Amino acid sequence: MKEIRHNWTKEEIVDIYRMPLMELLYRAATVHREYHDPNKVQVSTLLSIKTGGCPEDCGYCPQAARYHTDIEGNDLMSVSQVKAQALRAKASGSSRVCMGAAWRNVKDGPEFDQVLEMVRTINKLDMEVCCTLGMLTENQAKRLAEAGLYAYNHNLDTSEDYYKDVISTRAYKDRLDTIDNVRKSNVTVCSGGIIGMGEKLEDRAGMLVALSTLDPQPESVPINALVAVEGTPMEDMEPVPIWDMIRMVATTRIVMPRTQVRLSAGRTGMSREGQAMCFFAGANSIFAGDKLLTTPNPDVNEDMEMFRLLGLEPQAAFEKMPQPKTVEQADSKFESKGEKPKWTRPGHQIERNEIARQQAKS
Ligand code: SAM
Ligand code: DTB
Ligand code: SF4
Repeated sequence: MKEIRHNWTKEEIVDIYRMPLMELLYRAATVHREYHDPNKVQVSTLLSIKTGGCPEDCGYCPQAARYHTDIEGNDLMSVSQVKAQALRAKASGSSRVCMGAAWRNVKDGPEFDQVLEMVRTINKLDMEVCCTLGMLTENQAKRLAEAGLYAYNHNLDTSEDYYKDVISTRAYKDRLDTIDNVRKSNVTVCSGGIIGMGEKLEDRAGMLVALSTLDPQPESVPINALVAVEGTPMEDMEPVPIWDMIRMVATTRIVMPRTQVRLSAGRTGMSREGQAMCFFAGANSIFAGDKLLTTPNPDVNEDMEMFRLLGLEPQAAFEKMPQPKTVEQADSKFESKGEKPKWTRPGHQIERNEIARQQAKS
């Protein structure tokens, strides 16, 4: 097990991405096995709790009010609707619910109070709760944490350089500031991006530099293939070749070994074989359910059949590779026989060093 590096350069990442495919897959799969159970995949369900009418101009997004897309807009859902949907997701094998709102930022007031109640409600169902609600202050992040939020999704989407070509209504720094506010609370960070928006390889690498140099790295990184929606400025973008998705997943896995890498939007256009290669390359999470936020996703039964074929198992809620927070906890974990899955044993010392480093920082 190698040390977690926070100093990856764009050039190094481009070199990894461009490696001969078999070498890249071998390296990524090796890292994956050191930090994760390669047969477990975390299953999340997306729930659009407030759809459409967003004031932002994100060039990829069907929910921006200024683009004329075919989606059906909705006001904030009720807590009981959300509970019913979460129960349905749990029954179909999902361990996490991710609630998305088409907001620029969170505003204190009755709607935020309602979201906090949704978080408390899903938490009581023994599921991990994630939200993606736009920009967030430190105080709002703390209130979400108190309500039991497990993760907050806020994507960097692309490199800092390319960002200006995709979105003009906010800056890259705004995204980083929100991630920082989430980090200051007890909520885990989920941040990734989209490929297929006309960016260069250097932009894909630039985004991975921005994410991997965060310290600690995000606990979860979604890799989305653009869903080109009619009516958005990106409606005519070419579909992402599966090879790009595989390379992007593998590179993400190598530079962020501990992170959960999510094979996110765009799976409807991927074959089972293509997705299997993404899992081999280190993807260990998906969004399940026949809808993402507003666009289609594979049917749950199809996904379960794919899991059966590949021998994959859905990961239970809160089930993680043991990640002790102090060296004392790490030592006691290693000393208590049988508690540590065997694939992490060789890395004990390095894992312990990383924990010591984080402990010293806090
Ligand atoms: N409004 C909040 C925000 O922007 O942070 C949360 C919802 S927003 C829809 C969440 C993420 O979905 C975006 O950051 C983007 O990465 C992803 N997304 C949106 N539209 C997409 C599309 N057409 N294809 C792929 N990913 C998309
Ligand atoms: C993420 O990275 N992808 C999800 C989730 N985080 C919120 C959203 C994908 C949205 C795809 C377009 C849509 O369905 O509207
Ligand atoms: Fe609004 Fe989020 Fe869509 Fe951008 S990605 S338009 S902020 S909903």
